[in-house]
Amino acid sequence: MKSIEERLNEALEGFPLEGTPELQGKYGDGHINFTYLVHLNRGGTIKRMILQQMNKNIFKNPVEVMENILGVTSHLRKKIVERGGDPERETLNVLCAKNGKPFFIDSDGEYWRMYDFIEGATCYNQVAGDEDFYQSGYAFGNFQNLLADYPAETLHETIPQFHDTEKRFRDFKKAVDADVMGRAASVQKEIEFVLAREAEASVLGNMLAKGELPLRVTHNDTKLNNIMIDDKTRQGICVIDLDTVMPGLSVHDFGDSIRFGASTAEEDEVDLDKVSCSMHLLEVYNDGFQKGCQGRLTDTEIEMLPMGAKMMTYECGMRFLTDYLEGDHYFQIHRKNHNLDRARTQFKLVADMEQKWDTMMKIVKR
Ligand code: ADP
Ligand code: GN1
Ligand code: MG
Repeated sequence: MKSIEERLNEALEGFPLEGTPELQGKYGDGHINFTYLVHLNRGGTIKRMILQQMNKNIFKNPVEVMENILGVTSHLRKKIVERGGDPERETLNVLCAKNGKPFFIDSDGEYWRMYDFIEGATCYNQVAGDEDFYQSGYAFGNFQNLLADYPAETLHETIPQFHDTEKRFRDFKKAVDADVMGRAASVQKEIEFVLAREAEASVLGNMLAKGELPLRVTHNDTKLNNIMIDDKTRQGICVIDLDTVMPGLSVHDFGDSIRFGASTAEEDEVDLDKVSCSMHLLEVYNDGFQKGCQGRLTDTEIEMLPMGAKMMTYECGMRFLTDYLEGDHYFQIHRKNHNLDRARTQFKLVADMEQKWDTMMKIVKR
């Protein structure tokens, strides 16, 4: 079996690199892909690149993922240039492999891709200040806005039924019933929490089916560490992690940002006393997001923004708990019970949102 170094070197060989590649190790806090930082040494000056092994267990068709990403980034690039922006920093730039394709397949059949590193900007796991969160809301709202005229029918569904909360609920119940790791008995409280909210899992999907909520091109993974904040201007300069750009609901994009960014603690905090949903941060993000959407949201979408937040948090908690029950095969974990800890913060947030529901409704309608 090849060592990780051998595999990484084989991957690097697959790309037409200007300069001598120097691997810097694993990079970032994503839960899905395997991300590495590479320096290209050009006679002493360093050009930074991101190298990623795509997660084939999760993205069953990496070719389609890359087709989506090329389509979306070229659409964005055109608009960025029209507005006098900098396309090198304001969208992802894919480096094609020597074979001319936007990915390289290694001898084990694994898919690798490379992006230019977005310089002078940072991804955060927790908000550093109100302005940053406002700017991330603006950027995600604007992202949806820029893709409003994207031909949605050309997008592949990279993960089927990704935010179909009812389906996630069914998967969860199957995991509880199968209990392959024998862990269910020790998490009865968490299981009960999920089961008690079954009725809500279908609310947003039903509204979509009835045409009460529009299908839009959405990002579907709008957590704070999927946006790069410019170190100088503090603007949300670039939306990254475009693997799940698909037709979806605007309220889900809003909601996933609240789930992660409006929490007073990190996603895997073990001290649940530290975890709550900040109404102040909700208000800040809501202002940025609605401004970024530039009036495109319908009254019903605005009305359902809090439900989007609650359902994304509920669904994510359910997904973490499902993965814990199934033996942690989906989300990358870095310690024992990591997925359980993550699930618990999500359920704490859901319960907190339920307490603060009237305030949440008032904030989004303001
Ligand atoms: P995952 O799907 O695993 O979350 P991401 O594409 O979000 O993978 O990448 C993981 C992390 O790597 C990001 O949160 C970010 O910190 C960093 N990253 C990814 N792409 C870039 C880039 N082009 N420039 C700088 N940092 C990047
Ligand atoms: C994953 O890829 P990443 O780490 O940005 C996951 C999201 C979850 C999130 C929870 C493709 O996001 O759906 O909400 O973890 N992405 C995928 O932190 O499943
Ligand atoms: Mg990510």
